[in-house]
Amino acid sequence: MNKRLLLPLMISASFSTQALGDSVVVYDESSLQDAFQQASYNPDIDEIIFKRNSHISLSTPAIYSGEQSITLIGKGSTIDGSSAGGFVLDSDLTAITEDGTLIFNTAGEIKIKNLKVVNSATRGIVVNVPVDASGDDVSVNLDRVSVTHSALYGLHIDDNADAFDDGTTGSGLGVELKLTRCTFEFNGTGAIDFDGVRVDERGLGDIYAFISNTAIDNNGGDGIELDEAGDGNVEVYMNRVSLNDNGFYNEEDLDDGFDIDEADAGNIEAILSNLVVNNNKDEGLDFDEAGDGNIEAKFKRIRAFNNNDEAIKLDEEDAGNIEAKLKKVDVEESGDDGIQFTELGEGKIETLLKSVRAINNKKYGIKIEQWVVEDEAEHAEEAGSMTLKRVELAGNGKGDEIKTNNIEQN
Ligand SMILES: [Ca+2]
Ligand SMILES: [Ca+2]
Ligand SMILES: [Ca+2]
Ligand SMILES: [Ca+2]
Repeated sequence: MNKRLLLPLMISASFSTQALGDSVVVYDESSLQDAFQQASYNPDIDEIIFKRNSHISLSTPAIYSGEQSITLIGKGSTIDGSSAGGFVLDSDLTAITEDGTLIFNTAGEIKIKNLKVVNSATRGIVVNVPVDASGDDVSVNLDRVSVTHSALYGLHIDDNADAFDDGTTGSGLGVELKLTRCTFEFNGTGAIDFDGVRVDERGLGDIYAFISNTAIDNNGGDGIELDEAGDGNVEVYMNRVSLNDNGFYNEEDLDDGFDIDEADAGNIEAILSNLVVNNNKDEGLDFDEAGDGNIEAKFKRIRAFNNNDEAIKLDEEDAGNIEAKLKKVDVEESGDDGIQFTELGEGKIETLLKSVRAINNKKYGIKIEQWVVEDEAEHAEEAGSMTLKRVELAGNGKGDEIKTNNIEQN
C-alpha cells in the first residue's frame, strides 16, 4: 500500500483514540459478540453503544476480558439470555456453572446504562475479578439497569478464587458497587441459594456499596447478599430501596431481604434510609459481623413488615462493638423478634432508638443483648447502654418490655 496514503489515516485514528476512546455500535447477537471480542483485544475500545431499543437474544454468553474500563450504553435495549449457557446440579443440588448472559473478566471499571437483561439461563451479569489483579478497586456502576428472571444470580461480582465460592482466596482489591435506578426481580428461581445481587469479596479489600432508587424484590435467594472475608470492611449506603418478598426458593433454608456476612478483621458500616423491607421469608435485614471489628448502623425511615424471622437483626462477634442509631423505624408482624441486637466477645452495645415502633411481633418487639459468652450466668464486663425516645411496643408475643442482657437504659 502507498505509505503516503496510509500515514494520515493512522494519525487520525490515534488522535481520536487518545481523545475519547473508540465506540462500537451493536444491534444484534453477532454485532454484540463481535464488540465484546474486539474490546477484549483492542484496549482502545472503551464503549459499546446499543441502537435504541434493540432486542438481542444471545445463544452463548458474551464475554469481555480486556483490562480497560468499559461502558455499555443500552439506550433501552433488552438482552435475552434464555439460551446463553446452562448449569448442572451436583448431588446436593448445588448449581455448577461458569456461565452468565454478560460476563466481565476484568478489574477495569464497568459502567452499564439503560439496559435490561432478562430470562438468563444462568446468571444475568457476572464480574469475575482476576485473582492477580492490582491497582484501583474494582468498580461496577449500573444506572437504570434491570436484571430480571435469571435462573441463578441476577448480578454476581465474584472476587473469590474458589470455583464454589468456598475458602478465603481472592484478589488484593476491594469492590465498589454503585446501583442507581436499577431493578433486580425474580432472579434465583432455577436452583437453591441464588440472590438478586451477590458480592463475594475475599483477600484484602473492602466492599463499598452505594444503592439508591432501586427495587430488589421477589428473588428466590436473598434480595442482596454482601459477603466479605479477610481483611476489610463492608460499607453500605442505601436510600429509597425496596427489599420485598425475597428468599422463597429453598423451603428448607429460606433467605433474607438483605444479608451481610463480614468475617475476619473489619467492620460493617451501614447507613440505610427510606427502605421498605416486607414479606421476606427469613430475616428482613440480617447483618453478621465476626472477628475484630464493629457494627455501626444508622437506620432512618425503615418499614419492615411481615418478615418470617426477625425484621432487623444485628449479630456482632469477637472483639468489637455494636453502635446502632435507629430513627423512625417500624417493625411489625415478624415471625420472631422485631429488632434483635446481639453482641458477643469483648465489646459493648450503644444504641439510640428514636421514634421506633415494634408491633405484633411473634416474640419480643425489641431484644438487645450484650454477652461475653452467650447465656453466661454473670455479667463479665461493663454494661452497654440504650437511649429510648418515643419507643412504642404493642401486641408482641413475649410482652411489651424491651428484652435486654447487660444493658442499662440512659
Ligand atoms: Ca479482595
Ligand atoms: Ca473483613
Ligand atoms: Ca467483632
Ligand atoms: Ca464484641
